[in-house]
Amino acid sequence: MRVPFPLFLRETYPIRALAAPLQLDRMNSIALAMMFGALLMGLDSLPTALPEPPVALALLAETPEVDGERIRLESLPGFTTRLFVPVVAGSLNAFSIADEPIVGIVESPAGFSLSIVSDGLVVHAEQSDAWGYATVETAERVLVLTLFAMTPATSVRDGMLDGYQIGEYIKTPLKGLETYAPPRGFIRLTPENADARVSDRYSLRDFQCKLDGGSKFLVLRPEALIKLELMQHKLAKRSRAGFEKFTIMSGFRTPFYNSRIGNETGYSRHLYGDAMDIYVDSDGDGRMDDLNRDGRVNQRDAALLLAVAEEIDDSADWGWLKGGAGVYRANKAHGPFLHVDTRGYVARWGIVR
Ligand SMILES: [Ca+2]
Ligand SMILES: [Ca+2]
Repeated sequence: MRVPFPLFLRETYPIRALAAPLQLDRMNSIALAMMFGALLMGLDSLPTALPEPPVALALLAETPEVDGERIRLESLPGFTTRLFVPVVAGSLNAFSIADEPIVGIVESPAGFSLSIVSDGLVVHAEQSDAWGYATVETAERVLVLTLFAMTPATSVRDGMLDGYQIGEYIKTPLKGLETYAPPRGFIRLTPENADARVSDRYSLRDFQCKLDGGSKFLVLRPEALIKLELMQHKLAKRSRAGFEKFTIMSGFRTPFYNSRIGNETGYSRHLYGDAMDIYVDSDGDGRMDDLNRDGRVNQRDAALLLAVAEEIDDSADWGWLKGGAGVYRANKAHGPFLHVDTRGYVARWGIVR
């Protein structure tokens, strides 16, 4: 029986739960994943060391002690060449694109093991902080995957991660949505990786929290990057004016920082790495440009960004990226901007027509 990949992805690989009954150490976890891959692809020539399928599936269903990242993208824009793939170090992680299966691995960076399982990838990195570019093939294109091995969230102690103030995440996800589950890991931002390309136009540093420290960590979601690139693509088409990239006024915020700047909700999307407060600043004056060319810079310019966010949320192709969008007026501290995220359901505020 062929087990569909979505089912396969629903649970991550409980390394310790699997390793104990099979008496495999963690280094064998990749081999184990590949065996499961063969199992799930319906191959009948399985190694004799494998447990019977019902046992294996029962083990997969257990709550994993080490929880990897499960990223399943529905589709990709035709112009995409780079994708961001964060994984939890010391764990097995799954990555797939639903309508564009990965068919080949051309190159993988040091510190990462990649294998094709069914229509996706299983990625393993032993050490936190490893990062690099992998090259993979789909039927349609060659993709560069920017891999980051995150420090597991289990390393956070009393809201601190290696001296950096993360704060506390609410353990119960809002509305039971997976998008509101606390992050499984955090990326350490360093001078060496700050300029790593996480999408065709953006770098890791663009999304960092404004809270500085001796060490610094962030969370960033691949869905948010796809939406950001799509918005820019659609806006450029509408206005026939290209711009290099959005200015990201605020990307990730740790719960500690979000609370410190006066936000009361513990469910802000900025905490989960998919919210971005953005504006277009081609003239470099640090504020929104006059996008609608009415001679003023105000919320109506931010409303143009809202229009492209809504076009994405409402579309059949990109509705899976839907989320919040809110227009903000200028004040003494900032110019007009748009908040946009990929929370999984539509939310709107500050609408200007
Ligand atoms: Ca400007
Ligand atoms: Ca204007």
